[in-house]
Amino acid sequence: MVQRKLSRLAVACAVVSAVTASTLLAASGSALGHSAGGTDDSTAPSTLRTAGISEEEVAAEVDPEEAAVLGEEHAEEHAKIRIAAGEDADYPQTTRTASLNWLTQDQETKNAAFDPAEFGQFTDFFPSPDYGVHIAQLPTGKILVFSFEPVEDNPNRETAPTQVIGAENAGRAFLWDPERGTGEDAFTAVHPPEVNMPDGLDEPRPAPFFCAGHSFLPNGMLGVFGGNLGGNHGTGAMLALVFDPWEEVWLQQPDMSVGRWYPTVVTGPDGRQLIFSGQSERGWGTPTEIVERWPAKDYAVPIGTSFQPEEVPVDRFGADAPFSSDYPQAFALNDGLVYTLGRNSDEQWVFDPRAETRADLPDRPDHPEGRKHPERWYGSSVLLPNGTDGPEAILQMGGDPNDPATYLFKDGTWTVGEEKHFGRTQDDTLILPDGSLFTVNGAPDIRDYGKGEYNPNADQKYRQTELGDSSGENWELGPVQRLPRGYHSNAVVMPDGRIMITGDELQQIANDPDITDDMHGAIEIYEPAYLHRGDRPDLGDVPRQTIRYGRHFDVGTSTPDQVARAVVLAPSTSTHSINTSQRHLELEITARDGDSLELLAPHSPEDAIPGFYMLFLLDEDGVPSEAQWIQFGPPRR
Ligand SMILES: [Cu+2]
Repeated sequence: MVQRKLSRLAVACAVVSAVTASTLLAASGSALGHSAGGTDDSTAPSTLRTAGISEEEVAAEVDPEEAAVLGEEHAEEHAKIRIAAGEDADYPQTTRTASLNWLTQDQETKNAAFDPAEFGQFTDFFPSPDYGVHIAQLPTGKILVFSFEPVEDNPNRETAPTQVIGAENAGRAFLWDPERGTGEDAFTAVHPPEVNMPDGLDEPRPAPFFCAGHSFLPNGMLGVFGGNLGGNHGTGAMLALVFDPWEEVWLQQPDMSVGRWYPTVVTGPDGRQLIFSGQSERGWGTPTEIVERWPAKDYAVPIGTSFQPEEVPVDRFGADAPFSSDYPQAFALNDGLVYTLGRNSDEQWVFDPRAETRADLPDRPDHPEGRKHPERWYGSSVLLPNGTDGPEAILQMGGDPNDPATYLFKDGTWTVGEEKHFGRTQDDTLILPDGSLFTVNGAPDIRDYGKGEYNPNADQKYRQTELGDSSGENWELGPVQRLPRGYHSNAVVMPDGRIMITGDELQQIANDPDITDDMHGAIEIYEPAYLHRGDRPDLGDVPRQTIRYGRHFDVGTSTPDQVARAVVLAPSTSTHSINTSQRHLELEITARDGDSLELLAPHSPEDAIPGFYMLFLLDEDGVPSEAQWIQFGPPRR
């Protein structure tokens, strides 16, 4: 639905006058002057389109409450103005179309220089019904995207209902099934349950779980914590939800003890999730230091795929985490400890999930001269691949547009690593099946694309990807993505080896080919170089039951001679450059017998967090098969 939620009853007249003023200002010319990529928008309309609006459009837009107070005719006039404002004058379709056309052309020109066999290639670009502020590659092969019901489709203003208290502050979710291709039919709505938020209004709405934190559970379900209560520039919701990918339903759990807006969630070797930080129910500027755990200690960890948690609460973890900023990075390393890298360089801690304690880590050495606050914005970090062992090092990258350095945390110390080509925030870095790294998305700041806040005319350099090796070194600039994608952008590795990229509501609506339909999001696909290097190995049957740590297991392949490596990659679930789930391990090939390979499972739940993994077979050049899903368990007790 196009958002025309500008008026509500008593304030209707005042709001409409404000809209009229802004539309007239826009219609006078100057407010329409900018568009992405420096294109001239000479086709912007100079007058409001009130004449051609159909009776049906008006009837659909009339607010019954408003009509009851103002009379039908007056309410219809308001409706017409809102339609005209929403569709034309505020941010006209012509601007969106011209901008997308320019980006399409520009991408083609810039990427002509990149050989797909060396740098990969951007391929499909298609509409999505969701912005993909949150994303999860599910073990069913489908991809979950979720965000909020927008209150605005003008990219010069806040689209999210962050400041809205009441029913319009709502969440939404969709599944994309890549097997069904693209187009509306490839997506299914899986909206969150209706909830009544503690705002005193008694207005049920789909749970406003956007800007929550999430990670996978051992049974492939996704635990999602926090969200938005509305107002105070980001007020934490206490929501606790689990998405069951097998039945495709949300399972609401009892609330947490605190609200969390922008929390981080990470799953440990015991299969339990630790929930850190997030702005509390008191609003922005009040990040909670309370650490919570789900499931609570006395409740079972979900292992079987048919186990649907019901009324499973969080409990309070034994140590606190007094982060002064939200969305810290958090990872479980192969020593069984959970490392949290705060956005402030002096808030680096390690937690022991069993002893329930916290210890200090050294400050991150990022203090560029002249910086007032040694704080990074949202930027990517990954667990570096470590052969057949679980990860023992974290590479922290983005988060500062003025700092291209990488920071390696290993053995309790920090080292300043190799520089990338430029600094960026809001980036996403993925580990590819061959162990190499891929950075996509980015912007100079949160809502600033380089030309000012809420100005979608972006600095185009952030569209360029970067490719690194598995040690986090040797970064090379790669091809250019279609849209600039900054705040709320995301990417995942799909089981077929392709990369799905989405997110950033402002850029998606600024470049929407049809703002009147229900598909305001956009998905772009990138094919890494390994998909342009000839035949892929084949992976056939894999065990359907849980594979125990340290055990041997057999898989089938019709191309045994082509198989040089076997790797597992944990699926990504991410938001705001936080991706605590992805993890890459090599598996030893212990025997070969015709079309059958014997593989050795990872040693422990500390090496490979219990849950579902994509298993790929690779040839000598790193060309992967399509993945099959396998599950490792049981969790550490
Ligand atoms: Cu957000």
